[in-house]
Amino acid sequence: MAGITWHYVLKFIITGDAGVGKSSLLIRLTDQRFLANPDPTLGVEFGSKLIEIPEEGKVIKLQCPSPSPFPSDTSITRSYYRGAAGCLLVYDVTSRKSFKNAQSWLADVREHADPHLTCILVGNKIDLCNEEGEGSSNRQREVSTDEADEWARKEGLLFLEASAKSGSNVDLAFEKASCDILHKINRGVFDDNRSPGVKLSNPTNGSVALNQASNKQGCCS
Ligand SMILES: Nc1nc2c(ncn2[C@@H]2O[C@H](COP(=O)(O)OP(=O)(O)OP(=O)(O)O)[C@@H](O)[C@H]2O)c(=O)[nH]1
Ligand SMILES: [Mg+2]
Repeated sequence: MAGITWHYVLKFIITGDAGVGKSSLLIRLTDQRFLANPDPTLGVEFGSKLIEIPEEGKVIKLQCPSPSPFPSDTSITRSYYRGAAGCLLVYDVTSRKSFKNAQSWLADVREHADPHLTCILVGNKIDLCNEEGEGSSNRQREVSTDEADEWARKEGLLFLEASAKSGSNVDLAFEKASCDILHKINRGVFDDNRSPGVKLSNPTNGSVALNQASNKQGCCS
């Protein structure tokens, strides 16, 4: 990949109820850190990161605004939906309400986003209810893996459980979704000239270097 900075820019949105961990997932992805008490998002946060998809031999620049949970009928939110190729639909595995509400977030995505957008359902905060949890902070899981997996299959979504706190599966969630988008680009489903969420690289831009290990496990399976 000498001389290549990235092959595609893929735009993602991160959506879901307030407090499910959207900002925390973005901070974990871009900064590899976790804030125990982040401020609720009032505007829109942006993050960007280079990732490698070894199976496809491609370097991807992810760009993601994480909108605050404003109603989807604001023009600003609609424009973020329209400009995305991928979506992380986030719920909190210790909150059934956030899982139920994922249905209406998905309806918003389907109403406003590119119909070919790849959506991955992410059950966040698994550290709270598995052996990664720290003693007294353990909370009851309210959404089983099987139930979420079944709903994701029914809706045609990818699915993973993750933890912004431990970092578990956070990169993988973006990688899986990116891999799916690359497959769609290969099949001509996304047009890199006309789909706003997908941009082909500018090979003359040599200022960004990939600072990530390349001996990674595959994410496309
Ligand atoms: N234990 C645990 N806590 C988490 C995790 N992710 C986020 N949190 C906590 O959950 C709270 C809300 O996280 P945020 O990232 O601000 O959630 P958000 O979805 O961006 O919230 P809004 O901006 O209000 O929509 C914070 O106290 C985080 O520290 C996680 O994976 N595990
Ligand atoms: Mg936030």
